[in-house]
Amino acid sequence: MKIEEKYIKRCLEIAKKGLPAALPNPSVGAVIVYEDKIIGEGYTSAYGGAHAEVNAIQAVKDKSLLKKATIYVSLEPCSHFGKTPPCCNLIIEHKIPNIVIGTVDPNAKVAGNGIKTLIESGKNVIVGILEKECKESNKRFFTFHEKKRPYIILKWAESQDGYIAPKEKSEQKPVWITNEISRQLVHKWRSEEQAILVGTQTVVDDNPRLNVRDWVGKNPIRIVLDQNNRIPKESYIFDNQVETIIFSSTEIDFSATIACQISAILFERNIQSVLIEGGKKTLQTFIDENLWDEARVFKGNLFLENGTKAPILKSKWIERQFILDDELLIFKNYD
Ligand code: AOF
Ligand code: ZN
Repeated sequence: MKIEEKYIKRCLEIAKKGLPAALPNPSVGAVIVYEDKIIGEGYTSAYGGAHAEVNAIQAVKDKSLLKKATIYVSLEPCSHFGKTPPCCNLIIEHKIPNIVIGTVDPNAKVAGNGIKTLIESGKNVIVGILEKECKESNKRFFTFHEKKRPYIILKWAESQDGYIAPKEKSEQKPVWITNEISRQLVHKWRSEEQAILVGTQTVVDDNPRLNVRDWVGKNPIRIVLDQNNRIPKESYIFDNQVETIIFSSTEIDFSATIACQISAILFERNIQSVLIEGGKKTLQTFIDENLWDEARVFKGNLFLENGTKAPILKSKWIERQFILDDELLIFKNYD
């Protein structure tokens, strides 16, 4: 393995520890090397806190070695004043001569300026090591800046025979397709994304709270489509417990026109990722508009024989896990 790849891989490894606390900031790994020995490393602190480079430099005991060292980073060091000062300035102050960068920062405030600043101050800069992996490590952040829309995760649960809901709904007994652990895992997923979205029928049928109850973490912003003002006023989504955005319309073909508009509006509102929890029509609309990045599909252990058919994805799953007796299939949209 090339030395650059070895250390960028290490950056990616430690950057994982920064998630989800750093979100919606990217989590970056920085590794400082002198004579093929790691003298300090760090990753992005919780949102608003220190960047990876700051933590890595701080971890170096003998600061005099920095003048002869190489800093490896999975993302271009920033050049702007945000919640923290520019990492480029810090690298220059500490006279680190060599910088190896995984990939360019797509944020318009940086976008190559960090690299330019470092080169202009006489540094040796290498850019583009394990670029694909570096982008994947901050998939939400890259999708948001490159596609100008949030990273979209679809989630649903289907029966063995491919139904997401039974034909007749019982008032008293909801039909659970997945086991309790799978359901708890969905609360973890909710806590990891900035927003959660459902369609009108889901609210009318299930009156969901769309918050994080079975896991420790923060509630996502609720986004709800309300076609023809059909959502009852006493629904949980109107309880003012969590920030909620309601898209209402009296258009007949509400969902077909709205997927693009919604993703554009969410971009304007700086929402970097959204988990879409259904139902069928909403999920299928986003699929038909090719507005999705990842789908997480549970296959439960029962047969429903009838009801609402699961949405259809053209791609094949890339990852398969078992959550007790449920199967979890992960799909990625490579279009
Ligand atoms: C880095 N190292 O570890 C991260 C970077 O508001 P701030 O100061 O936290 O800046 C956030 C932006 O900085 C973020 O949108 C992205 O462009 C970059 N993130 N940069 O040099 C890091 N997390
Ligand atoms: Zn920075």
